Order: sequence, then C-alpha cells, then structure tokens
Amino acid sequence: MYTLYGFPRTRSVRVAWALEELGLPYEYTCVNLKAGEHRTEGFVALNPAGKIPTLQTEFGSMSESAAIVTWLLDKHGQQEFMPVLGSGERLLYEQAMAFLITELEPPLWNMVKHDFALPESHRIAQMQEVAKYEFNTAMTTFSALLANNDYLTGPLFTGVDIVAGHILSWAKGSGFELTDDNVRAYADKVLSRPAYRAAWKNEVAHLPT
Ligand SMILES: N[C@@H](CCC(=O)N[C@@H](CS)C(=O)NCC(=O)O)C(=O)O
Repeated sequence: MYTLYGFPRTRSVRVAWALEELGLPYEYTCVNLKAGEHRTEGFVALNPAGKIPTLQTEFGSMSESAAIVTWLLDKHGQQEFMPVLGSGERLLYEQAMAFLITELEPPLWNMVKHDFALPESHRIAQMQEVAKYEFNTAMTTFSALLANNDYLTGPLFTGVDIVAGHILSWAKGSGFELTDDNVRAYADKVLSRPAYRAAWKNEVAHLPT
C-alpha cells in the first residue's frame, strides 16, 4: 500500500486526489510543516529536499507532485485517466503539464515565498506585483491551451487536470479572479469532483490537534 506524506492546503492534495480518483487505499502521514517536521533527519532521508508531497512506493520514495500524479495514473489508470504514450492527446498532456509547473505555478509560489516562506532578509516586496503580472500573462496562455475543450487534452479528464485544478484553486485563494468563462467553468467542474473533495477532507482530518 502507498504511504503519502503530506500536509493540508499544499501540493500534496494533488497526489491524494490522484489516489482517490484511482480508488486506491493509501496511508496518510501528516508532516507538520508548521512544526518543522519536514526538516527532521527521518523525513529528509525520504526526501532530501525536505518537501511534501512524498510518496512511498514499492520502488522507494518519490517526490515532485506532477511526476507522482503522472506515474500513479500511468501505472493504475491507463484506460481511464491517461492518454496513450505517443498519441496526440499525450502530446497535449506533456505540453500542458510542463507549462503548468514551469509557467503558471511559479508566480503563485513566488508570491508565497516573498510573503512569508523565504527568510525575511531574502524577501522583496515588489515581487508581489511582478508575480501578479506573470501569473496573468500565463493565464492568457492557459485559456488558449484549454480553448473550448472540456479538459486540457480533450474530452478525457486526466492527471494534468488534477495539477491544473489545484493551481486554479490556489490562484483563487490568492485573490485572482478567473475572468475567462471557459476557464471558470473548467475550474468549477474539476474542483467539484468527489475525489478532490475526499482528498481535501482526508488531509484536513489528519491535522494534529
Ligand atoms: N516542486 C515540488 C514542490 C514541493 C513543495 O515545495 N512543497 C511545499 C509544500 S506545497 C513544501 O514542502 N514546503 C516546505 C519547505 O519548502 O520547506 C512539488 O511539486 O512537489
């Protein structure tokens, strides 16, 4: 059985969401970021970056949320959730996934870093405005990639929609308005999936009291 190391309201929900979509049982270990548990020797042995999500698999531990989602769905959800390797839909999948993690997500992460995550001495206040500009620019590309399709690769909900859904939820939580009608409808559709709600609920239930 898989063990997911995570913390509520972080990128670990992406992996929990994928596991829930697949209907796979998994153990969930809350790594309390606020208490610094991600920097303990035991956890760093699992993930040298000291970050969550980390997934314990039969091949050892795995990090990087987008890679974990793709690996899990390729392994257990080929028919249902993944475009076939080498197909045109898979081209759209790989293109969108790379765009999400290199273009759309970094401005949101920069806002967090320059708000509180970096040591105070390394925070730059003007980065908030730069990040907003970069995010809005990347959203124009996102709208073009989605176009009028149901999902990012066409009619099939796939792993890349998990990562996109999480980023759009993060953006809304950071005060961005989704101005494109199709993007807004897409976000509502993806984020209302029962597997997302179950993943979110399960993570919150594991918060230490
Ligand atoms: N690129 C990584 C980023 C992982 C990451 O930064 N996780 C955050 C929580 S969302 C974390 O563990 N932060 C703790 C820290 O940076 O000290 C992924 O997508 O999995």
